[in-house]
Amino acid sequence: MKHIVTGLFTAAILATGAQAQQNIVVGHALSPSSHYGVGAQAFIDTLTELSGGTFTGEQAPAGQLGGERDMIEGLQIGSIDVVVTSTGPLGNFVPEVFALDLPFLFRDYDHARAVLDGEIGQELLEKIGENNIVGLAWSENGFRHITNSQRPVRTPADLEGLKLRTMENRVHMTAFSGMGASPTPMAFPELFTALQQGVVDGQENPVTVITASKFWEVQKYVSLTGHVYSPAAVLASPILLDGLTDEQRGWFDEAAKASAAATRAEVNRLEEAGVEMLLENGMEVITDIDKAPFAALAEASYSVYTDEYGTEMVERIKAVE
Ligand code: EAX
Repeated sequence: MKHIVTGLFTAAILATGAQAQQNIVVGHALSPSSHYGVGAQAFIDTLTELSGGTFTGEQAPAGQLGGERDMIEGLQIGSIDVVVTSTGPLGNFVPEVFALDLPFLFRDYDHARAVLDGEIGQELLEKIGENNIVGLAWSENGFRHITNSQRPVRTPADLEGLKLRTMENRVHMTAFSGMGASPTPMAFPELFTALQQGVVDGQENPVTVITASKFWEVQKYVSLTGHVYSPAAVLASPILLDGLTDEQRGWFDEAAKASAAATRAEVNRLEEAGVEMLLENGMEVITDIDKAPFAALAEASYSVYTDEYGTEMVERIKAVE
């Protein structure tokens, strides 16, 4: 009898989670030293500090837990705690988020950050929350540029026939079809090998990702097209968060904010230093690009979002100062 009582008592303590120490796994697609790695570590450090060590954490970097789509699914079933991810596959789960993936929509970093930190960003985090995923904060990947192994890309005509890996994102695929490339959607962990083996000729990612992934080993040309802003999100599993007290939940919110701030600071640093790194590592960097013809051809992709949701959100985003 005494045994049973003790057993129940122990179970009750574990179930409240209040005292038990819990190790949080933060998954992401890039290296531990990347802008995501820096952000994941800031999440872990902030959470550990605020909780007085009740929560600890570790990174699962470099797609160890799968591609970004797999990791988002992991959040839904509770096999992963926290994920830092681009919005690449997120629209497949929360189609309203496709609004953020539209090409040539955000003018610059200040514009994008103002939108994500304001009312629109908050609304979209809430939409994420309606889909069995918790959106903790908007973080950042950066403005995306095209790299390839074949030729300098200066105009849409130069994209003709290029097999270009895109994220698993209908807006991006439609945009690249419009611009003349042959878009090939693929999860990020498969990309380096696909470039190496010539399965695809090129890809597009921000300077942050090109440097973190050393794409210069398999790509010669980078064109600073800045064709789309790539947000990132700090997401959590509702299965984890539903079990937390309000105080604990507050620590997760603070940790996510610290994560986003650390990642953005790293994006800023790499926007300053990154192009030099590309040049030093032997890439040819094409900067004299007229964006207007790319933008005109990419516009067809807006209908992926607007056919379903109309143009109001696009107008609201454009209107943010
Ligand atoms: O989130 O898939 C991609 O190209 C992403 O930009 C990358 O995984 C970082």
